[in-house]
Amino acid sequence: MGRPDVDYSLYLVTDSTPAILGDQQLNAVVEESLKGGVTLVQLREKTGDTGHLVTIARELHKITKTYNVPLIINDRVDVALAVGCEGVHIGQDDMELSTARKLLGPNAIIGVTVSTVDEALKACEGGADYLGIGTVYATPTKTNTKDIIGTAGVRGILEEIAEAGYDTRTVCIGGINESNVQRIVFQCAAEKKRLDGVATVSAIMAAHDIQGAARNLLGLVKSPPAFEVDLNKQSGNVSAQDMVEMAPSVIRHVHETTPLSHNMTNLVVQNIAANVALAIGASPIMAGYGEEASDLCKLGGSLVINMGSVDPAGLANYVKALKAYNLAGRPVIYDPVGAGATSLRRAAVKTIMSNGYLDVIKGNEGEIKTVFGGSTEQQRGVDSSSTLDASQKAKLVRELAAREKCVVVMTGKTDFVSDGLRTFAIDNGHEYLGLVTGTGCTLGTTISAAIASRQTDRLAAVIAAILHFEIAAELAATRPEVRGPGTFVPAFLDELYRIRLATAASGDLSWLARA
Ligand code: 3NM
Ligand code: MG
Repeated sequence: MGRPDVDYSLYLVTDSTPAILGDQQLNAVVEESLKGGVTLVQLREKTGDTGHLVTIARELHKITKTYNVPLIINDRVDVALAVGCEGVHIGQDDMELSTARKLLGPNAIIGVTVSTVDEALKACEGGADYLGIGTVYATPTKTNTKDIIGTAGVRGILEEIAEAGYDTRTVCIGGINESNVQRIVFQCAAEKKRLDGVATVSAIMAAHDIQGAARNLLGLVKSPPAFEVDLNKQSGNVSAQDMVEMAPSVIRHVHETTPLSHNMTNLVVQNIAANVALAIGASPIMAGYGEEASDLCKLGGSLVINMGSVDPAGLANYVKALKAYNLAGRPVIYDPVGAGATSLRRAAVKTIMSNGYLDVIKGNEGEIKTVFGGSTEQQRGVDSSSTLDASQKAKLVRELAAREKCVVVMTGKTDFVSDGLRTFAIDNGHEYLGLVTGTGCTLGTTISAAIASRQTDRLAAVIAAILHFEIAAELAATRPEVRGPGTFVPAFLDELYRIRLATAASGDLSWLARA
């Protein structure tokens, strides 16, 4: 049933309510959007008499025809028939798909709103041309949505319909805008099926420059986000030994390029995080104000969002910075400190996760459980208590990484690292790391430097950072002058520095034998 001639890339759904349309003219707005490159238009009017609706649709159809773009009518098969436009879009509570098809014939484009796998399979089976999958994110444009399914929900649907062999086209809808569209398309992609486009109301209709907004969105939908390029550098199925062997080149690269590590981090660790960054050869900046990110993201570095001292103002700053780094294609490391400790923090996790793409999520067991969701376990302070065995931990990091298409690190006595495809356990480190505040946070800083260049396999870079960090701790702890956590800290900085110089300058890799 798929019609290859329909371009679903950028689907404008109209809304004539004052909150969206304001004092503009619907026809003028749609025409501007068409000039900007909108590829499909849906007239969505929830009120008004049939006669009036037919008049509006007829006027709009004249315009869309000029641009060779199909016009779809929401719900109203009768209006589509009266106007003779290209199709209809039906919701789960509207007319049955089979009836709509009978009325409109085989050549009409019929789309169906779906938010579950069952709805999607049924619509595909029934011969829908496309699915409007959503609601991706909560949106003020439509508050009576049934289900907020996130990118993971969309991907689950794409996986199942591909598995069942349907080639039905797909768009997603809900809360999509210029700053999130690329990573939404990226995160929604299943192994065998990608979205054909995105549908939006407010990102175009409520924009100041409608034509510009449409052009920009279309460009973003049609090009992969900068971070996706990174995945192509993945080294495929590699052994733990291969991963260890890649570590020196990562450490050397940090030494040679001095990447910026932009830390939005908590009050407790700013000093030690900056010192760790310097020791490993990165250039630290502790800058918590979101407005600065639009400049800092252009300097080739990466961002650490550490929500150790989160408050509402801080959260707004994180979101601003996250968007800037995503737009610039620069890596972001997220440290959800104390994620499960308070309801404010649990809400902050949701806000951050839905506002941008995170390259690496790093936390202890409790934090990773909270980020994964479904955990009601109350975390005591920011410290972790463990309830999972090794295989459960490995499974959790793998599933979270696969869901978010990122690298997940769960720290602990043994660390677990995964990119969703490959999962490794790392047994290095020393108990003193647990007796000094903020060492977990500074591991985030170390990782940020390692992945800043996007030179290597992202997982290999993260593992290199962990090995550098944890083996430095082991070496420091065995020094004769170190008698506890106090004397450990300066020795740890020294060993971070010595490993870097040994690896980058003299090529002495004896430290790596501990990996
Ligand atoms: N349908 P915006 S969400 C019309 O989930 C519509 O089916 C949705 O508006 C669904 O792009 C939605 O402004 C509104 O977020 C989308
Ligand atoms: Mg409807």
